[in-house]
Amino acid sequence: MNRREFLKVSGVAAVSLVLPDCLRAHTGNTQSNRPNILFIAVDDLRPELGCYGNDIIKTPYIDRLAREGVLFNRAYCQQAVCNPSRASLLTGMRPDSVRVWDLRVHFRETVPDVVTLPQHFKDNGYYTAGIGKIYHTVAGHMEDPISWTVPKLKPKGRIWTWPDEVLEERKKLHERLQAEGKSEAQVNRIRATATVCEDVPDNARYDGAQTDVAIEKLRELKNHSNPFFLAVGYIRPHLPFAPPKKYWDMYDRDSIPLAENDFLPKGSPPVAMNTMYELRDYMDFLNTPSPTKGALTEEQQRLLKHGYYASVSFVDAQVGRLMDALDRLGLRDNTIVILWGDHGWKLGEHRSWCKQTNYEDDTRAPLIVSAPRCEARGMTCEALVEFIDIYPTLCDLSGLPIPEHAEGKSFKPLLNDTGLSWKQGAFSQFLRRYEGTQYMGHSIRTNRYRFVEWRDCETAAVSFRELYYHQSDPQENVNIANKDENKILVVGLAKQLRETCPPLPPRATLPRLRSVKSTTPTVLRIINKLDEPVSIYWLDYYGGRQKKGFLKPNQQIRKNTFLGQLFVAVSESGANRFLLNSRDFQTQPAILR
Ligand SMILES: [Ca+2]
Repeated sequence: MNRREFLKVSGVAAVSLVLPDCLRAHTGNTQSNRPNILFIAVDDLRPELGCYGNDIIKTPYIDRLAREGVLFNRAYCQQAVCNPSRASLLTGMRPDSVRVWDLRVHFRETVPDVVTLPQHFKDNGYYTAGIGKIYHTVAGHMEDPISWTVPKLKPKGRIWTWPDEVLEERKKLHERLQAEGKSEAQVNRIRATATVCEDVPDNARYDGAQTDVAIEKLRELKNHSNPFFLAVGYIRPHLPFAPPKKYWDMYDRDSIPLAENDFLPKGSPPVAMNTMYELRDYMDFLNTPSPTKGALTEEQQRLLKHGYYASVSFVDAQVGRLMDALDRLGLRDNTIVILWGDHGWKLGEHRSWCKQTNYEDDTRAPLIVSAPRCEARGMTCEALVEFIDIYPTLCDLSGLPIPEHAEGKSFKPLLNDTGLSWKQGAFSQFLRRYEGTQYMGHSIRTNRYRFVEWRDCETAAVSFRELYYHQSDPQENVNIANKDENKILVVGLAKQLRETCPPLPPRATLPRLRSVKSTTPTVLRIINKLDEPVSIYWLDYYGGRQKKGFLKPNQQIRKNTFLGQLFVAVSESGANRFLLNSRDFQTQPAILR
């Protein structure tokens, strides 16, 4: 069966939709002279590093990596939030092509057949392995087993972020909020503290423990006959900031400077700024105002900035351990090392924190590539590059064909000559719901400008425009899109933007896979005939997943539901995935096999 069909289940009971190639061991095509790839993703890392010119933050190991490779000073993610940024980078497609714009939709539901970056390497004789956050979330609900030669690696045992007393406090808070009548969803999303400072060893935290596993894997891969693609995804400096105490101790909280531009960009439209809901999910920041309503206290700002810096230094130390292992094992000379952060992060700029905008602070992210025999070693490259360029670049550097679906351009030439004339624009976008209306903001960053067009998703009409002149306003503090003297400039930039990111048709942002509202009751019976457990999710009216059950082998479940409700069943390994429409199973059960 073609993989394209794997989400198109209908008709009679049997729904055998095992992805055919994913568990098949790859044989042949061994290209032992091909370079290995060490692919390091760092969650929420902004280019605030020693090698990017910050002399307060301490990142000696990433700085060393930059000296051994090329640092891209103007690299842009395609959407400044985890799942869309990663789905785009790992498929090599822009968000509008992969149709993943939020944290709910899995790219296998929108482009089921796409060959991801690690999968492409696997198909070409590489041994591919991943650990940590590569696809969205470490918990794995956006995982993609077909990408890897071996199941996702994990440190052993459960690793705790918060001490017991903090978890106890959170429990009490949950009970209090429940008693006040807050809904289960409102209560459950509240996490413990946004920062944790405990005197623990590095491997008491996930990033330290997974570095131990990654180093062990490198040791094993050294003797493997195939070249490897090892992806290591660090989860800090994403919130909560919980590095061991020794990294907090590297900084004096009071001498870390706070953002200069602690105000909303003048003349910016209300849809442009994030709401910081992510920060309000932590119990010590519950009542934090959105940037449009107010600011954090200085004490809160200092705590968060300190925690972010400490988290970055913690991850930096882990990168150092990985790189030392690569050296010690004699693998360095034939390994391409790439380090990227999935998007930027505001540390008080524009009175905001976290990500989720089209601004420079969020779309610009670190990118360092150290490839064997690259001539521009130690150089900084000012060319505009995009994260969709990473897929073709790694293929190009490794002598692999570049798949047709990849929309980026290999920047391999820049690794030899950083001064080449390059792209004229880098494109990012963000989907925002504001006061009941959904807007898509498409953005172009040229050498001198950032221009953004926000369209109402319902009608596709332009609602707002933003223009920032980077020569005189590098912080994007004043929107000059509506000035008379910029009319011609706006027309030109809009044309350039639309050539690469054409406006989406009306209502195009609705997920293709979602349940339809209905009041006709029905019963859906699901039987698991696989030899592994299966989780059942309901795809809600916006395409989000809500877990509705868990079936061990040979177990079955009965769900009272309505006609037209969609459910996804995903096996524990992720290798079996089924789409079930309640309409198709009114008279017989859905048998998963
Ligand atoms: Ca992220």
